[in-house]
Amino acid sequence: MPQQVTVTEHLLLHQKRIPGATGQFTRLFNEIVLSAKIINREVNKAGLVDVLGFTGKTNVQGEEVKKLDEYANRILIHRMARSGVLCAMASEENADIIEVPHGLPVGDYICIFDPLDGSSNIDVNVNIGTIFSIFKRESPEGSHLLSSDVLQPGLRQVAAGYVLYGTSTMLVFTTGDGVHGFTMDPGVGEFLLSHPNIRIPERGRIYSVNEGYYSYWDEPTKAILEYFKSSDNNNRKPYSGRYIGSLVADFHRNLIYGGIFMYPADNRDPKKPQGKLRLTCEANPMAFLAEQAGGMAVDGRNRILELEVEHLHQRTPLFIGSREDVLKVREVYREFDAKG
Ligand code: AFP
Repeated sequence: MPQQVTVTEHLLLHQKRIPGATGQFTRLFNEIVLSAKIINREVNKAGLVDVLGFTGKTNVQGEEVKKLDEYANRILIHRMARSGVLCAMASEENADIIEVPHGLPVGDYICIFDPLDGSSNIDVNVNIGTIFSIFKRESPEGSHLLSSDVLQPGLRQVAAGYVLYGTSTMLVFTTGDGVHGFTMDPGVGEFLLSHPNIRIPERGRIYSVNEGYYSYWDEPTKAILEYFKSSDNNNRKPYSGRYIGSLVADFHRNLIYGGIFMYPADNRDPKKPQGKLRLTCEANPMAFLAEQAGGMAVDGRNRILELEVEHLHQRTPLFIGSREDVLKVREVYREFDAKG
């Protein structure tokens, strides 16, 4: 019989190896796991009960809020606020930092999350995901929390991951010690270790981008796309195009098969000159995972994890995936910059 390691067992084992570990992180992680199971249950029932469609509200991003988005957000906030180890949270769905309600115990951790990413896919039964990013506060415990505690660069993440609600439900995360994937066994109700130490292939065969926006891109991005589609690239044949439109699902496929996901800047909407994806709750956690799996993530020119975070809902272009493919992106940007 294969060894069946649960997420909690994995974390406890890991924790034992860290001198001075207090178990706070494991406590927080257990709440994320439980939230994921609850959200998964609702996602699985979608279509049978009244959870599809819109709430009629608009979120801070100006997007219409889906009922499941709101549900997932509520579950995560409720559960994590009671973990006793967080001092603040931030969600893609909330304009401001979410404080732990008065009277509940607090700790040093901060969790930033996108409760249900790819939610425009919910109503048609396409994969969606929850993304999370965890930091430790930098200001002293017990003092007033600073906005700089929440707006730390991605490099300072202590953990990041996602839950993919797909063919099967998976939890993939890193605590800075490689990337590990756990698959939900519905019979047992636990996430079991199925993909230890995931490594992304050095060079991929897949490019993922919303090519419908081609005419809105800058010249380097257009040149990058031509490179991946040409038979004159390092693979000597065109890459396959695959685009689901759910970051978690597109990223996960490329993580396993190798490839590059791109959401470049575009000039469709003057209010969003940096593209659509958010730095804190999408690009940073995915970049941490990509790097821990041996891949890379840049905004074209700069490493995502080094970008300064100026505000919670900041957007960034994102090129992420296999190392050689992302290096190619940077090379093309440098060539264009050198030409002036
Ligand atoms: P939704 O949550 O509104 O579906 O947005 C999902 C997302 O942020 C990300 O998961 C996708 O990669 C990206 O948007 C897709 O955006 P386009 O529809 O513009 O290609």
